[in-house]
Formats: sequence, structure tokens, C-alpha cells
Amino acid sequence: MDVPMDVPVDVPVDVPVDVPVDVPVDVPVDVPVDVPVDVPVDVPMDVPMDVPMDIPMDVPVDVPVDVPVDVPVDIPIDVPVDIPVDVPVDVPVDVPVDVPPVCPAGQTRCGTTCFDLATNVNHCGACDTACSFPNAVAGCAARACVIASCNPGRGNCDGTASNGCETDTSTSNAHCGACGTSCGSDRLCSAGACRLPRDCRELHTLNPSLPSGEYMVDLDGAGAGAATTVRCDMTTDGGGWTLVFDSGTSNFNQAGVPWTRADVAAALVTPGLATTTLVAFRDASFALLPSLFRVSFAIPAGWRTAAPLAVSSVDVPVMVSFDGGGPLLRTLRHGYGGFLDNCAGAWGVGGNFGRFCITPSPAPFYTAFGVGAADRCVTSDVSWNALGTAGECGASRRFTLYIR
Ligand SMILES: [Ca+2]
Ligand SMILES: [Ca+2]
Repeated sequence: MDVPMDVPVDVPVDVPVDVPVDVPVDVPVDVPVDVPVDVPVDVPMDVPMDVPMDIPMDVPVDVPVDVPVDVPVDIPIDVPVDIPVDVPVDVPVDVPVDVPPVCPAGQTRCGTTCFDLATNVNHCGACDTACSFPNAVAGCAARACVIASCNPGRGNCDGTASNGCETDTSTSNAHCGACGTSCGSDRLCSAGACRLPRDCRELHTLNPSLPSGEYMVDLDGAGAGAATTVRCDMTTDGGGWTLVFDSGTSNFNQAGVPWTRADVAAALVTPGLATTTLVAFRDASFALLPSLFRVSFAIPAGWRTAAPLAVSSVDVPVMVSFDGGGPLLRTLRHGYGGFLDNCAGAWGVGGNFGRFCITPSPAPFYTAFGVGAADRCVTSDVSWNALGTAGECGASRRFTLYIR
């Protein structure tokens, strides 16, 4: 009882005072180890009161408080905050080439590039969906392919995009120069402009339903020549024939009868635009006379430089079609020279007389235009005067040459 009392008194007094004050941090480690061993055994009652109070209080307070607070607070807070913020920001900015870019509003990424699919002609409505139309420049609007414009000389006249600019406005009669610009039934479209046909053939090709009759044409096309009226045969042997000679009501008496339509001959025969001639007798309305043959054949080369009735006397072989039949080789005899009686007779008899006939055949025989006697419109297989006055030419018995 005595010893215990003394020991406790001295130890507690000195130790507590020095330990807590000088080395709080270091003592905890040493104190617990040494003190417990000696104190519990001898002074359970007294020691506990002083030592436990001071030591436990200091140690627990410093260690637990600092460690837990610093570790949990710093690590959790720093990691989440720093990592998320730095990673996202650095990656996009530094590696734009390798990582898909973020496209601006209204655009979509196709491959590595952003496009506006609403207007991009190569990515219209969807990536890699290119727009293309025949004869047109394609565009993209509201995510759909459209015809931005037509190629020169073309028109989207049917309003259908799929077939592009389907109309050739340089030649379309219904859409000449522009969609909806019609040239009508008597003009045709050429180089994007409506113009009159050059002749009955062009007109007939333009509108095969047109009947025979007189029509306005422009013989030299785009040339300076004025428009004029010509007579057309739109039905015989395919139609499209232009009148170039008509004996009419005249009784010719001259050495050299010209084309009655010198303008037509100059525009079509001389330059070779017309290739075939149609020879026939016709009535006052230019209808073919019934029961009389009509013939056609290639225009002889000599006609390109002189009218067939304006030369003296010519014999030329021709392949003749009678009433539209197969061609037969015959001899065409034309000129204002004299001859013996009929188409088979030789030239050079008498002075001027004149004949146009084909031998041997029943083709039209036009004669006496080189003399004062009434001109005759008979057939090539009879004498020039075989029919007498009944064979005379006149308003209702016309000798005509058409060309095509
Ligand atoms: Ca179209
Ligand atoms: Ca005559």
C-alpha cells in the first residue's frame, strides 16, 4: 500500500508534464508501449485517471483527425475533378484529325468532313447521295435533288426531274428557245427561234397533215431574203413538193422560157437543195388531171444552171417513175429548139418550137412554147397536135414542174 502510493505519485507528475508538452507526436508511440506494461500491474486505480485522459485525448485527436480528413477529402475530390475536366478538353482539341469532329449545327459528318445534307449536291439528304440529271446541272434543296439549271439548248419542259432537261429547245417546235414557246403549225424551230419553213418539204415534214395549197415560206432560211408564198403539193408521192414552173394561162412564144418561179429555182434548184422533180398536168386548182401520167425523176445537173425550157435542145437520160412506180430508164428531151413532130423526132428541124417530153413513154408532153401557136399539153407518145385545140394548155390544163 505504501509503495504503490509513492510510485504513482512521482511517475504521474513527471511524465505527464513532459510528454504532452514537448513531443506529442513522438510520445504516443513510445508511451503506450512502455506505460501499459508497468502501470496496470501496480497502480490500476490511479494511473488510469491521469494517463489515459491525457494520452488518449492527444493521440486520437491528432492522428485520426488529420489522416482521415486529408486522405478522403483530397483524393476523392482531386481525382474526379481533375480527370474528367482535363481529358475531354485535351483530346478533342489536340487530335481533330484522327477523332471524328463535332460538326456545326445543321451539318452532318460524312467520313471526315461535315456537310449540310439539306443543300450539298454530293450528300443530299444522306451521306454519299449525289444528285445528277440528264442534260442538267443538279442541285440539292431541302434534302432533295433538284434541277438547278439546264444545259444550254435544253429545257425541263415536262416538269419531271427524273428525265432531266429532256427537251432540245433549239429544235422543239412546242418549246422553241424556251419551254412553252410554240412555233405553231406553219413555222418551225431552228437554233432556238421560230422561223418559216424554207419550202414545202420542210413544211410538210413539220406538219404532214397540212393539205396542198399556198403557204408562206422563207426560201433562203436565215438569209436576208424576204418571206414569200409558194404553192405546195402535200399529197402526191409523199408530198412536200414546191411549184417551180407553171404554164398557167400563158401562150409562150419565145426562145427561152424561164422558170415561172425563178426565186424558188434559185433558192432550191441551183444550190442543189432540191433533188427530185415532179412533172404533171393539173387543173385550175392544181389537182392532177385524171388519166394522165405524172412522172418524177432526179433533177438533171443542167437544171442547176439553166431552166429546162430556157436552153436550145437537150437530151438527157433519166430514171423515170410513172405514177409513183418503179424507175425506168428513159430519155428526157427539153429545150426551145425545133424538132420533127413528136417526142421521138430529132432536134434541129425548123427554127424554135420547143418541147419537154420523155421518150418512149406517155409522160407529159409540153410543146409550142417557142412559137406563136398555142402551147400544147399532150402526151409524149403522140404528135404535138394530135389533140388539136383539146390539147391546148390553159387554166384548167396546166403543165407543171414541182421540185422537192
Ligand atoms: Ca424533265
Ligand atoms: Ca406558144
